[in-house]
Amino acid sequence: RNQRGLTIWLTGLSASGKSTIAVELERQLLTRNIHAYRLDGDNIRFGLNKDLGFSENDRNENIRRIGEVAKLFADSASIAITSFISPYQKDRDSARALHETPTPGEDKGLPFVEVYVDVPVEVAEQRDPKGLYKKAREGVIKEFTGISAPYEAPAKPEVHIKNVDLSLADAVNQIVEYLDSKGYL
Ligand code: GGZ
Repeated sequence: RNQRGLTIWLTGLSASGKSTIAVELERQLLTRNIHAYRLDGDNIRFGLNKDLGFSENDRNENIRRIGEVAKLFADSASIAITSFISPYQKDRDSARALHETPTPGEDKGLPFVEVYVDVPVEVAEQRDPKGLYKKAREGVIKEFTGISAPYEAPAKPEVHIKNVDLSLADAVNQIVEYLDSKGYL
């Protein structure tokens, strides 16, 4: 297998299902003895990025740092799986460029697989597992993605998961099949 690893970058609204997919994808990769490591709010926003909030600037910096950390994992031959809203196309493009541009002395960059976990905002708001959309509507949470802050859908994601009435197994399969088709597994 590709001995340098890669990054699988999940993007989508709050309550779109990114974390659930990330956990199951990681589990399936580990089952195949492929080392995978998940970056999410729990291990990044409460640690490395605990100085950052949800303003546009803070989100830009959040995603910049996550891109750098994911690249380090990918460079160590692991599969990095990131699970963040990452609402701005230019931030995702920067993370991609960071991976795909070969560093001096290397002949190739690292693969960057952008996965759009797509649910209409109406569906995410209906799910509202943590009551955050309700708080956003009430104005208790400001700058909430999809309600009072933008989400820029990916123009050309490698994988587009329409995550409405789709089983978790089918969602994860879409990613695994893409990785297989590219010879990454
Ligand atoms: C969006 C917010 C906000 C605001 C708190 N906007 O569903 P969750 O709870 O568990 O996931 C959301 C998480 C988003 O953090 P990210 O680091 O993924 O965002 S970004 O990539 O845009 O930097 C949500 C919670 O944090 N949360 N306030 N205002 N989501």
